Order: sequence, then structure tokens, then C-alpha cells
Amino acid sequence: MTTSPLAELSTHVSTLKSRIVQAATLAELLADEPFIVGKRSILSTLQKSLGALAPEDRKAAGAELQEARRGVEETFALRRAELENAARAIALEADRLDLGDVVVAHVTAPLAVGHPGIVAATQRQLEDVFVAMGFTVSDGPEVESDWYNFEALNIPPAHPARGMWDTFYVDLGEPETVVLRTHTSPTQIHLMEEAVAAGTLPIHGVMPGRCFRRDTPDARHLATFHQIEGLVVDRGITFADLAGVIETFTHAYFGADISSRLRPAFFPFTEPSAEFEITCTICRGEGCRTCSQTGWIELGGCGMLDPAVLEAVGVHGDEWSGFAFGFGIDRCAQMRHQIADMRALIDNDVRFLRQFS
Ligand code: FA5
Repeated sequence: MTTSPLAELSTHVSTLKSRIVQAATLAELLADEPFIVGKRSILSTLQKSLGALAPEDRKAAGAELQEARRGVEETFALRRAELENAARAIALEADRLDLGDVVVAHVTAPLAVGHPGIVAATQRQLEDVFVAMGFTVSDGPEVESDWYNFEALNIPPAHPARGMWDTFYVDLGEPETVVLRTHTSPTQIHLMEEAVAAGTLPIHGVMPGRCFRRDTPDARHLATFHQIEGLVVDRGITFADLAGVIETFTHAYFGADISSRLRPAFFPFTEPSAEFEITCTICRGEGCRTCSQTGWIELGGCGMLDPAVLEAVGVHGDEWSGFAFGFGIDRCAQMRHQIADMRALIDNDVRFLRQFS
């Protein structure tokens, strides 16, 4: 009488199942997989041996073997899931970040720590320079009435000087009465009004912030950019004080080797007015695309406060005088870091941004 190839099947199945259960790690179990349920397992060997059976016996033996295999595979799958869960729990415990009250798990890659953008960092550096010179820092609204952005600054409606600022109007109230501020100069008006109301003149302040113009972006312009406004109202202030502040600022921020110059200009709210320029740091004055071949870059405007502006906010011109300036913060960043095209500041290319961390 021939012995059935499946005579020892239940013993084989028990052996295989105990091998599965005894695997202590996922790696160990997976390494054993070919010998338990794969081609090198006893189950595969038995499968082949069924070919030697008479056809009438082969079907029943095949079904029996198939049932046994299903049982082994089920045990294998259960143990595999068990070991995978254990491995995941260990990895999570290792990657767990305890941030005080907030517990963040499931982090498998190190967190990239952010840093202030180049314009924000520049703004802080500029504030530091002016604070060291005795200025206070404040801010003002980005959405302004026409009165603050223009009229109080001696720019009445339909004045040709309005053409200096291509304005975004906000659809609020009467047409063209609410604007996205085109410069930080309206904060001068807010500051003087507050000081007059509180009786806290004199003023030595800087006011940084965002501005908006319908300017087409190019190497030196953006439609959303930043300025830092400066305002001094005190007794006996002269143009020499203004020139001294600008000179001190230039050397403190750009270094002693950068030249600056003031050129006569026109602003409706200052008289006399000047444009403040420094040597183009991209070409060191040789002339390039960034400075339109002039060798100079305009950083801002400045001048002595116009008596009409002082009068509009109730500051007595016979007692007080002062000056104001408004510099482009993005332009300062551009010159300090020799960025040929200002549009790089808003491209959000991390390879560019990472250089300034
Ligand atoms: C003004 O905005 C005046 N309010 C400055 C001022 C203040 C004059 C106080 C007198 C007294 P202007 O339009 O020239 O001036 O702009 C000043 C500076 O802002 C420019 O020199 C430049 O550095 C920056 N700037 C202006 N437009 C843009 C723009 N579209 N993109 C980036 N920077 C700009």
C-alpha cells in the first residue's frame, strides 16, 4: 500500500505555524517567507508530489492541501500585521516631537525651520538702525482715505502730482475716495494728528509698511512693495539735520564705502525736496541694466515739511519745523544683497530664498 504524500500534512502545518508565531521581528518573518508559504516551502514540494497520484485521488488531495495552505497563509498574514504595527509604533515613538502642549507625531523627516524673508529681515535691520539713532517705530493703515493718501499731503483732487502715483482704488463709498496707500507718507499725517491731540510733540519716528501701485514689475519695481517713512518734527530743524540723518543711515546700513547723493526733486508735501540715491551696488557705478546704465539707484525721496502740511494737521509752523523721508525697503534689500532683478523677491524660489537665511 502506498503512503499518501499528505500523511504528514498536519504535522507540517503545525511546524510552519509555530515558525510563524516564533518570528520575533518583521525582518525575521519576511526572511522566512519563501520557506513557509513560498516556492521553497514544504507545501510547494507536496503540491508537486500530487502529480504522482491517481487522478481520482489527486482532486481530494489537492483540496486538502489547498485548505492547509490557506490556514498557514492566514497565520502568516496575522503575524505580519502584528509585527508591522509593532514596528510602526516603535518608529513613531522615536519620531515623536513634544512641543509643550502640542504633541506632533508621525513626523518621519526632520522639520525644515523657516526664517524671516529677505524683505522682513531688511525691515527689521532698518528699524534697528533708526532706533539706534533715537527714532520710535510705528505703523499705519494700508487702506487709506483719499484725504490721508493725497489731500492732507498737499495733493488736492485733479492735481497733476497725482500722476506720480498710479493708484489702486478700493470699491468702497464714493468712487475714488478709498485707496490702497501708494506710499507710507499718510502715516506722517496720522502721527502728527495723534501727537497734536495728545500734546506729545516733538516727533522722531519711522513708519515701515506695505504700499501698492499700478506699476508694471521690472528690475526695480513691484506692484506691492515696502517703504519706511521717517518723520522729525521739532524746534529748529534744518535741511542739515535731514542730510545728516541720511548720511548716517547710509553708512550704518550699506557700509562706509557706499556713496550717496541728494538731488533736487519735487514732492508736493516737502519743500525743498530731494531724491536720495546711492551708487549702484550691482555694477559699482559702472552702469548696468538694473540702474538703467546711470551708475546710481534711487532709494527714496525726502525734504523739509511743507508749511501747508503742518497747517493741515494743526502743527504751528512758527514753533515747529521738520523733515520727512520715504525709502524703498525692497530697494534697500536689493542694493544691500546685490540682487539684479527685484522680481526675484516675489518669485518664491527656495534656492534664492535660502541664501538669505
Ligand atoms: C514717495 O513715495 C514719497 N512718499 C517719498 C517721500 C517721503 C518724499 C517723504 C518726501 C518726503 P517715490 O514715489 O519716489 O516717493 O518712492 C520712494 C521710494 O519707494 C523709491 O525711491 C523706491 O525706492 C521705492 N519705490 C517706489 N515705487 C516702487 C515700486 N513700484 N517698487 C519698489 N519700490 C518702489
